[in-house]
Amino acid sequence: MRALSQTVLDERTAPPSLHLPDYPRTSPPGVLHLGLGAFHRAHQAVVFDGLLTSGDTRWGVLGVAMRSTELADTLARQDGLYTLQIASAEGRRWQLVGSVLDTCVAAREPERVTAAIAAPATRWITLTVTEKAYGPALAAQLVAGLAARHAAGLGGLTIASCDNLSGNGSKLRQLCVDAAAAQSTVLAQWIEGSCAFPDSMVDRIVPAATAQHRADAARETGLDDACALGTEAFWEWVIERHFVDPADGAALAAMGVQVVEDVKPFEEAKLRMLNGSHTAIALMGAVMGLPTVADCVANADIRWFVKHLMTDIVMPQLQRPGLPAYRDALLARFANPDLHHKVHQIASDSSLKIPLRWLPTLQTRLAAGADVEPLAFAAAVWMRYLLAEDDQGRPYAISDPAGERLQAIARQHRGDAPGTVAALLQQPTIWGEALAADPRWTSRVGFWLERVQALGVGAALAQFKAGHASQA
Ligand code: CS2
Repeated sequence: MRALSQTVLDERTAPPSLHLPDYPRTSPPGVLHLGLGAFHRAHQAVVFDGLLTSGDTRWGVLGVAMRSTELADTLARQDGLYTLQIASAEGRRWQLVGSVLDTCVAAREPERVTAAIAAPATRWITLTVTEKAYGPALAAQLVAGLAARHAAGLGGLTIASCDNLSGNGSKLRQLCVDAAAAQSTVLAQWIEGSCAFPDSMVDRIVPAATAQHRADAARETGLDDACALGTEAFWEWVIERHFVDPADGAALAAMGVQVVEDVKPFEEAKLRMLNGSHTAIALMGAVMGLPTVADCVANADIRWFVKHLMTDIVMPQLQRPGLPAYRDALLARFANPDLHHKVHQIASDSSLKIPLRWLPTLQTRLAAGADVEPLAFAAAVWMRYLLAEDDQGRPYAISDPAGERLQAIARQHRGDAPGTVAALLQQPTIWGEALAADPRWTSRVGFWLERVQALGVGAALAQFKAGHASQA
């Protein structure tokens, strides 16, 4: 079978059902993306593909993988091209995305990243480096490039974090300015004054690419694409109107990006509704032995739980307009049978996700004396999840920077619900300082952990639901 490459584009030999990029892929990249992975390729890269299609040649991407070489190198062999399968209730579509012009690996070629940040054609940096990467190493990498750019007398960049953090742009700005200030006040001031770090909310469910995507792409297109991946039709990108070049706002808006003054209502709704539910679903599914999110929401009790969590616990604190429709759309997205979104993928790094996804709701509601029961149940399931074996006794791996430590704590207190709760809530980076000492919270987590241990997650959940029905 023919391998996907630029030659396929030049010769226009792909089947007519496949939407092909029809712009020259020869201009120097205007965007440097850090964190080349499935999400970027199914989200920002598609928006940039649209901009390139519109004739604006400034949005080609240099895709930088932070450490792992496989995707970057395989993609480079295909001239950056890949097939995206878009699956929704209306059927499946295929798109060949052409915006990634080149790739490299930051850990292997750090000087290339520095040079790209300082390249005259570069206008934007986008980032999907995950929650755990917002630290000194990332700041050092960006600041090295920005220092070179400043030294070359070039203008500043728009640097858009696209990670699921609250206030992602402001966080990144602070990180860079602090790191620069340790080197030079002038540089720190230049970054603050000349670069723009818009906050943004990004959304599209993009499971890790699998061999199935490659096989599906081959069947559909007749081309061998080792980088094929799949996603849903839904996508959102809401970005703060804060760019080095103000005209970029209109360009992005023309592609369907929402350019707004304040991202907060969108970001809060997305993190707490979608990601908060995702984390709860993933932990329940992992312990119940349900492989994918769609398998989980096909379970009537889990579906009921997620709807209850969103409607009665999370939504009252949110400002985004149209929340009931947003919730219903989310439930339909979770049920998408084509996505095969693995619960263990979402459960990874939970120790970093919980504080962003559950804690704001929890803290606000506890302060108001409001019901937090579903979150107590979810927290108990997280503690049970840390034992690294499901309710049928099948082991699984926990992928989390704090995983080993947390797993050791969970195992040490195995069978002792109050002991487990006391030890695992005593983790201020996950739960904050106050919760471990709040009996309204600790007693409810303890109650549900005891139920989960005695009955298994599925039966404990059924009991939760029955108890709620009798209260309601
Ligand atoms: C998921 C997200 O893996 C996870 O933690 O919750 O990747 C989620 O699919 C995206 O944020 C959807 O936009």
